[in-house]
Amino acid sequence: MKGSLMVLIGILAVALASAVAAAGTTGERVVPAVFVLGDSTLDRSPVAYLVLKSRNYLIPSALTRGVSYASAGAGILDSTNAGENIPLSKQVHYFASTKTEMESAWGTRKVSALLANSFFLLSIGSNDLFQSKPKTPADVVALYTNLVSNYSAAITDLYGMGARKFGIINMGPVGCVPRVRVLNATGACNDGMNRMAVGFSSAVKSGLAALAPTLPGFAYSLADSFAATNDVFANPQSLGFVNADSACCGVGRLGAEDGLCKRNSTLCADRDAYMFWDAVHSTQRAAELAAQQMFDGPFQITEPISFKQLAQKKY
Ligand SMILES: *[C@@H]1O[C@H](CO)[C@@H](O)[C@H](O)[C@H]1NC(C)=O
Ligand SMILES: *[C@@H]1O[C@H](CO)[C@@H](O)[C@H](O)[C@H]1NC(C)=O
Ligand SMILES: CC(=O)N[C@H]1CO[C@H](CO)[C@@H](O)[C@@H]1O
Repeated sequence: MKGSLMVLIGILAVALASAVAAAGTTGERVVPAVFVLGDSTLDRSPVAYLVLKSRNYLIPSALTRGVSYASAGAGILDSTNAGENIPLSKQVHYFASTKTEMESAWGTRKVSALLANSFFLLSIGSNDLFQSKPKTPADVVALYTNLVSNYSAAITDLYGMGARKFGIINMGPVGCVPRVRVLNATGACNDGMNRMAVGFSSAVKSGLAALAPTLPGFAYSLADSFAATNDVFANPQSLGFVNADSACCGVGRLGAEDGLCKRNSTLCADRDAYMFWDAVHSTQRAAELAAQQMFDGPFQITEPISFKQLAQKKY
């Protein structure tokens, strides 16, 4: 966590994985495995690369469920929170070495079929934005360009290694996380940060639209978590949330005065009624609702296809 800001709607990949698992009519899995790259919004499931590696269980997991390379505080740029996480470029590198080991176990043909049908889930970028502090509008444009070019390069590398199905979660309203709200006397969202999130997301959207036609067989679904989360902020009660601005686990005003959830933090009585678990990350229930939304609606927050349609593609 290391004091960095992460995407608001932390989609637990576990929620996606179970949604994927439940999608088949007879309960069979729709994708053979889920590979996850990104930041702390996604660093829970499947099991983390370093854990699997240290327990000598990397390849069994890679061949049957998938691997998470996501790392708290990570950015698209190597310089983001440098030394405190595994940046995207290194996550891609770890995937490459996983693939080599998978091939030794299973052979290239089977691994190639598995990877082409697997779901590659990505969510990253907010840590870069908040570390960068661009001063002029030109700096902002240069930052987006740089980020999107590096993001596209990582995606292209994964494609080059056989990945075909990319579920990409765009940036949520990071100006509305409790840690940011607490900086304002009235607890208001930071509009400047939210504008940055929207700008980045729209750059990613055009970047993907430009990239896709250059990579035969490349398929993607881009989730607009900004719009989806703002809808919830507008009417949290409609989804059973009684609190949409404070951390369930935290200290002081908005539960955001003393870092993230700690041993001596105050816990809310009903975490399912809160959107935020700690000062930055969503609760499990908020994440699960978001995952369902991305997977299959009912409201369309993905384009050009849903995560479900992407998962169901066959290669
Ligand atoms: C707090 O939020 C309000 C409403 O968005 C804004 O007008 C004000 O400038 C903010 N104050 C600070 C210190 O950012
Ligand atoms: C809570 O614990 C942390 C260490 O985990 C400490 O730094 C902090 O001062 C404590 N806060 C209170 C209010 O006791
Ligand atoms: C991971 C990373 O930071 N890669 C590259 C991002 O883009 C700049 C140039 O725009 C490169 O210098 C980095 O190596």
